Amino acid sequence: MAATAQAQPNIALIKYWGKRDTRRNLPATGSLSITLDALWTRTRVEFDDSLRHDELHLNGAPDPQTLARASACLDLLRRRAGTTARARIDTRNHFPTAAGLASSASGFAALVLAADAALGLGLDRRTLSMLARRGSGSAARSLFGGFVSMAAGQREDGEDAFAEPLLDAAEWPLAVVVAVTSNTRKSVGSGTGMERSRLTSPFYPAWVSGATADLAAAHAAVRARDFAALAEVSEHNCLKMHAVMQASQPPLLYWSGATVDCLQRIRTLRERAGVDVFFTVDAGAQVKAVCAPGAATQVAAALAEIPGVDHVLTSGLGAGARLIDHGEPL
Ligand code: 2P0
Repeated sequence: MAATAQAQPNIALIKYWGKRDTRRNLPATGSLSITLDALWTRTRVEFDDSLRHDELHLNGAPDPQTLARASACLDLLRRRAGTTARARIDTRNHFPTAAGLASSASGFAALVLAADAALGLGLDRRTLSMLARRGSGSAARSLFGGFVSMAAGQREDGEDAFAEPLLDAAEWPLAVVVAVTSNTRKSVGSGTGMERSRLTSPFYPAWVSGATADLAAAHAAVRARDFAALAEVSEHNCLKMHAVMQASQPPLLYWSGATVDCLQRIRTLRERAGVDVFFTVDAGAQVKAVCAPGAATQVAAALAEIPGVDHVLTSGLGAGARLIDHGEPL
């Protein structure tokens, strides 16, 4: 009744911002992401009939907020297994502090995979992706490695809203340089921010209706390994999402001054120096520069020298969530 899984965070190139159903956590738009390899979450789940409540430790300390979301997600797996046994969850994020990478993506991907194994359910990846989505929309994508496509789906029951792999990491081994800006402020969480944008941003309808074309362009660019085409559609999609956020009321302005300086620097590197690099920014001030592996050192050095950038970290693309041996440390 116990199992341990590892999953890595992912970065969306075509973004998920907005829900078509909050109860089942269904996205309003599809998304396309890359899974990283240098950062990971490990989660051990043990079901125990003698427990009265689920218990969760995050990095060694109890975390009631995460526990509530994890319990709700585990309920879906317990229902499938026909058990009411409570679980002991021990989860650890191997991320540098303030990296600005959502731990909910790797966290829920690792949680559902470990729980599935602990309960002996043997669910397929598509089902696991849908279960992870209920915990956190972006987690549906971390079940898979490399380039991943997440469908918005149309069904009310959400049975068509799951992620699928597009290309393995080794088939187009890009690198990601994350510029961590020092003046990162506490910002509005993604779930709250998405609902605010849906309800108040005048640009939200255009954002949703434009997603299909962006996804098609990104899919084509990935299939053709066309870096320039992927750069163009990814930056456009990212800036559109931030326009939607910034036009929300109250506004969602996630950028710092250093964020903007990083974006300009990345554009200059590409347009003037011919470096294969483009940017993306999520619900925070951190900038993620996606580049050819051979350009990562140059990109990292360029971003590290920008005032307000605290440090940079570099990652390749990695595999999807997987089970690991009990013997391995968390
Ligand atoms: C993404 N983000 O596609 C976008 C871009 C943030 C900006 O997915 O409410 O934490 O748990 O489903 O997964 C963050 O959203 O949101 C996210 P919930 P989640 O990566």
